Amino acid sequence: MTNDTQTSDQTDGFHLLIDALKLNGIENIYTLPGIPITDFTRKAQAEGMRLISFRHEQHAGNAAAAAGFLTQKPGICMTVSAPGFLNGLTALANATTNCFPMILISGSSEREIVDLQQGDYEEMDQLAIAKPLCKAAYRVLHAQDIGVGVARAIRSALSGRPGGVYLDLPAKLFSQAMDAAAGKKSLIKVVDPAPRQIPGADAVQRALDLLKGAKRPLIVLGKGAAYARADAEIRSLIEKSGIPYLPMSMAKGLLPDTHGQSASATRSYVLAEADVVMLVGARLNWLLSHGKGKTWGGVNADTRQFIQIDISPTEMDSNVPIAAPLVGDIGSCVSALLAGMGNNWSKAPSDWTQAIAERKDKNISKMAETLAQNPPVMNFHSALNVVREAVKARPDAIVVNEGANTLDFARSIVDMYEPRKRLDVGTWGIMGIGMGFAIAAAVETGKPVIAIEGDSAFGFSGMEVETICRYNLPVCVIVFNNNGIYKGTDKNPRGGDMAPTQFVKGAKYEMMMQAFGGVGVVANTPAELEKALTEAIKSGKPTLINAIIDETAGTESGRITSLNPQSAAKKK
Ligand code: ADP
Ligand code: TPW
Ligand code: MG
Repeated sequence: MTNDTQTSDQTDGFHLLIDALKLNGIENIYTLPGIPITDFTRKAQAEGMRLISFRHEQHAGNAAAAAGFLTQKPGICMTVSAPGFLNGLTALANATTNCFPMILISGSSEREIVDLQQGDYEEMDQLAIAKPLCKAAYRVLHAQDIGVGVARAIRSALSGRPGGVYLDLPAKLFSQAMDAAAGKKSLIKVVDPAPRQIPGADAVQRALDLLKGAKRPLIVLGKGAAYARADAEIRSLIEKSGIPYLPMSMAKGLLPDTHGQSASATRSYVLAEADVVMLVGARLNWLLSHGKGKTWGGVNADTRQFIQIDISPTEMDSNVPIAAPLVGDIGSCVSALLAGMGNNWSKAPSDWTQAIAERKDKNISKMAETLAQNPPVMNFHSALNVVREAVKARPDAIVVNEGANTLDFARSIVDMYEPRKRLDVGTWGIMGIGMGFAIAAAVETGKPVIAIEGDSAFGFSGMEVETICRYNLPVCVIVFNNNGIYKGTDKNPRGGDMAPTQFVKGAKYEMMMQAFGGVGVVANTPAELEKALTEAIKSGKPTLINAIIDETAGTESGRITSLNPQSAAKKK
């Protein structure tokens, strides 16, 4: 250890924390310095950790969450007390909601003063505030407990259903000194932080019996399946069973979207018509219409049965009855199913798979026609067709995606070919993950990143283009600039101020990247977009393409118009 304050026989809180993280294979910290963590960030950098310093804590937190999803190690976000902590909290809550493992470590003010509410610098009872928004929350008061605190945080983030963990470190802890040998002994290298959870043999048999009798089976893959890294097993299960599958957005690419058994192009048909549905790391939340209602209302509406593979036993029956719960880790569950299927398993009935194939082919050719059009003003389709081709050529690139129309169109138009290459707004449909996710994707994988951003969505994290330039990351941001939220054409009926969904027309987003030394380009046509995107991927230079999109092309709320209160009321 090289350090000013540290002597050979003494260590302190700063170094115990660094050593505890490093001992557990954690190399990157996403942060924003200030009292009381500034020295920590310097010392961690001096000890060889990578410190990625942001302009706002929410984006550092989102980066940590994406790092967790991409690596199966908890991503670390470190913030200053009260306001910095609160800025990071949205990301912690979002990580927990999405089952991404991350640890928000925050400096805090001193317990004695906080608890008597005597008005310390940035005073706040952070532990109490964090608790309902994460999986677990811990505080360390003594340097000799840092090892245990970090170990408990790692286990909580990774084991069972992954999620966000809060670790509260009062300022005084960092400089607490202790004997170096005792300090070293106090650290814990966590063994088997995400233990396999083997499903019961009876549960496996129950699932197989249901699958065997199915006339119209369907598999739904969720981001839990992408996270689990059981890619080969999942592919075998799908191919051996011949069952059509639907990937949820972040499960796209687990099998290539061009796979013959993908039913994405006829999603509403398969959801309505399936008689047995097997969920693999996907929840029956709003994104799957809670497993009921019109979406699931075909001939099998009353008799449909669900098999659900999930590591969380309490997920079962959360929306509709689960006939065959299969609780365990996805790798173990899918392997057990494969073993149980043996060598003579008969594939999904061909009248079902053929009916799907016909509808799919029709929809795919319809979409191909739309994509081939080149309207005078670029629209979502003609722009996304360019991105679609770019991802086809670089299937290892990571796509980050947020917005409303920009999200919905990109999800269905841009095919993914490899697992864990798509990061998006997830379970909440949250705006603001863009630059944080893009930065983590570049830092953790070194691969090119293409961030497909609505102009509103981009605004939530836009200042982080400076961070992208500072670390010279291979990120190409494409701003789908339609002058506003959903559309650029709303009017204030009374004149005066612009409508609340509108932005400055002709905004020069490309200049934001130029301001920090990156490449900024305007694209008015698919050809210009293609040129700029190809160049960005080739050069690896931080790039922002301001893609000018027809301001009339979008629809309110993209594909979820029906969730607006007025539309929902009309439906009733
Ligand atoms: P999506 O939004 O893609 O439908 P969700 O976030 O709703 O996906 O669901 C992910 C599910 O995956 C969660 O219920 C979570 O408990 C589960 N999960 C995460 N990791 C694993 C794993 N390794 N094994 C089994 N289930 C997992
Ligand atoms: C944290 C509400 C959902 S989508 C969206 C907002 C503000 C922006 C849509 O406009 P954009 O996309 O990005 O320009 P496009 O292509 O349709 O024009 N605050 C948070 N999260 C959400 N989801 C919102 C607000 C919202
Ligand atoms: Mg927009």
